[in-house]
Amino acid sequence: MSKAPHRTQVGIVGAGPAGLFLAHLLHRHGIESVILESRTREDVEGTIRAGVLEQWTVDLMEDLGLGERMAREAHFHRGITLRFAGESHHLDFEDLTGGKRVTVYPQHEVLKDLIAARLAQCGEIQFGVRDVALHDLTSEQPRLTYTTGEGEPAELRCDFLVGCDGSQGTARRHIEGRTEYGHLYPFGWLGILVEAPRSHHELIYARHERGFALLSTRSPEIQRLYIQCGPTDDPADYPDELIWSELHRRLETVDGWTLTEGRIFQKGVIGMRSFVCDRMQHGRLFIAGDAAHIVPPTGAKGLNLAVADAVYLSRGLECFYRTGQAGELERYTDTCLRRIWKAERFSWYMTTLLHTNPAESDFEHRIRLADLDYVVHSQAAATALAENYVGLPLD
Ligand code: RFL
Ligand code: PHB
Repeated sequence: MSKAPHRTQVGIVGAGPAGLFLAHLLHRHGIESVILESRTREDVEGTIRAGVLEQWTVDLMEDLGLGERMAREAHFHRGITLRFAGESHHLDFEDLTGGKRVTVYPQHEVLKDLIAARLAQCGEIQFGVRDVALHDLTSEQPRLTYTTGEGEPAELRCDFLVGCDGSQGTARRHIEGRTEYGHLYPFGWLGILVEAPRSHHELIYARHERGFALLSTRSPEIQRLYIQCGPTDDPADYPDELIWSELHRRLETVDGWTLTEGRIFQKGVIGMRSFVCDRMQHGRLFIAGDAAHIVPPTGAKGLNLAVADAVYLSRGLECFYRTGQAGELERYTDTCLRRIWKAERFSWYMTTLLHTNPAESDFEHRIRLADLDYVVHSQAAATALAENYVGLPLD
């Protein structure tokens, strides 16, 4: 038996950072929403992904009253270390940007805070739904049909639909007249989680002839590390000894710094790509986050970019409901794309700067080395990197 159709102002598909931040921002403006999520709450809250938040994302969490646990448990870093040719170069972002910091607070912890707070506001998130389909996008009453977690067919009538369904989502396919731009990188990252104390108090990004390596953290007891690998490598082909030997070689320095090893309890390979869909709306459907754009993880931008879309869309919807004017909503794609292309540029730049690429010519290789040398010795170049890393201001 079908449930009676249910109504809300904004129907959101996907309970990732884009969908959950959007629901909170709308709630702040008194706009109702319902989120439909295909995974279970445990799965959403247990998937390990990003680690780094831009300064304004941190400020927004605080503004939404969601900053309490983050203030206690996140790691706040002054900057990062770039390491190459066996030497470390510290970039002090706090100095370079007038006080902005790098916040390491894992994505799944952000999601736990957003979900708990949304449910405490009696906001509706339906987990474990299937067969979500979008209808009547160019009418004033678009709809979502789906199967509930209990297996019942259901319908949600809305004023607006938002596809926050991530890189594998299908909402994007409904955007007519879109052009998609993509770039594939000839490498991926092997990421590991390790039970070990911290080896360094900040993130280290290393370029080495054997490939990139990144040292990050999750907690005082759990560390997150990555090494450059082939885009489709199988983690099973990387025994622990090989991973440690690569990490030591890629991260080693002439000043005797050492990496602390520990038990590796998770391994995974991620491919790297850049992608932009140049239209993010059609009729009463909008898309936000990874549904519309993807960046390689080197610049730590993906989650933050998803949140920026949610901010711009919430502003447009707030203006629409308050004044009846759709102008800001109509400019949603253009407003988002200005930020998206800058984040795409920065993520591509960091990736190209720090990875070895067998397809690169000797000339290009030397240009990269000159670029690294420039970044760590020029205040102007270091400032440009810093302001992008900690996050450009929202328009
Ligand atoms: P998400 O997080 O993928 O969420 C989409 C949600 O939609 C659900 N869904 C559906 N629900 C109902 N019906 C359907 N038909 C559905 N189809 C999909 C999915 O189950 C999911 O819950 O997208 P969103 O919200 O746009 O957020 C994007 C971010 O998650 C992503 O950009 C970041 O994780 C990228 N990223 C990083 N970003 C940063 O800002 N800083 C970092 O340090 C950082 N590190 C990373 C990263 C991504 C990584 N991987 C694994 C790709 C490190 C890694 C390794
Ligand atoms: C992470 O901690 O997972 C992480 C940190 C920085 C990045 C990407 C991922 O650039």
